[in-house]
Amino acid sequence: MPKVSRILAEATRYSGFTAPKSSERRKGRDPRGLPPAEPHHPRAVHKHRTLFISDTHLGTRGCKAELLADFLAHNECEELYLVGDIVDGWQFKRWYWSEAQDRVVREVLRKVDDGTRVIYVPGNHDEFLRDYIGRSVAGIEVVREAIHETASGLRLLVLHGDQFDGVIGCAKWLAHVGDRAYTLALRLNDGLHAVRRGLGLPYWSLSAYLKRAVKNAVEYVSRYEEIVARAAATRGVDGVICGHIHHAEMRHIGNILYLNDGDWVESCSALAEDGFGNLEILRWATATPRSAPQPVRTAPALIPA
Ligand SMILES: [Mn+2]
Repeated sequence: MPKVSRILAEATRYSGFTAPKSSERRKGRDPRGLPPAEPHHPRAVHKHRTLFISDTHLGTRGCKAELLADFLAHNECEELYLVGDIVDGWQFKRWYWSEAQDRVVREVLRKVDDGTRVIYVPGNHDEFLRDYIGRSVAGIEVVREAIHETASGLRLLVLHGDQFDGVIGCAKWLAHVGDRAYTLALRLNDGLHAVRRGLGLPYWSLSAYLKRAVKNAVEYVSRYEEIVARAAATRGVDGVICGHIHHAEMRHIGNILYLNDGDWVESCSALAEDGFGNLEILRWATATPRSAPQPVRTAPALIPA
């Protein structure tokens, strides 16, 4: 036996590996008798120039951490903006942390290691991080606000948006009364009516009450958007990117491009910019359990004028 093949034979004997016989190679059978591996279909990784996420509220039960970790694992970018309310410091007394939330943090740090520039603009729920403005924490730049320049040359002001709360004038909590609460209220209304009648109380419509609240919420959202856009106009920028009200949006208000990246408590949405400067809202859908979430494009990519 020639020397080289004898060494190879020895090596394979000790490593437990044997070269498959040609018949096995043809059938694709594993010579070690192991079952064939599951067909491997790695899920596509979406590439963006920039990603913006906010209102993830890590540290609370409301955070959709599973989906967020999955989103971060399957969406790469050159720059990642964390637009406030990322960690919820208001919940320190009822702190909730899960393995999935841990994965979210690890995914962000992995991005830092892979060369993504990560910029953190603290919001009101994570205002404790405003003490770190101007510093770099674990490779993440903490800033009060930022100007992002798109690939198409637009200058966009990036801020969380809580600074406009005082100016709006309608109740903030009402903005969080969603359609789902209203639908539930419609159902509860019948039960409530029966109870009140039993107690000899007059009819009082919970749904009518909530309808007014929802109308107020819609008003709140549009007023917020207008106030933010107006503030951006005075800053001489082309547009503004914010979060805070958990309502993803992309529209022109006057000459200002108003962009809101949504949240990861309800809508699981992000704002993405591609290599040409096209902007769009991505929703990381929850269609069916166990099926891989995919981005759902809710609006055609906006090519700013
Ligand atoms: Mn906020």
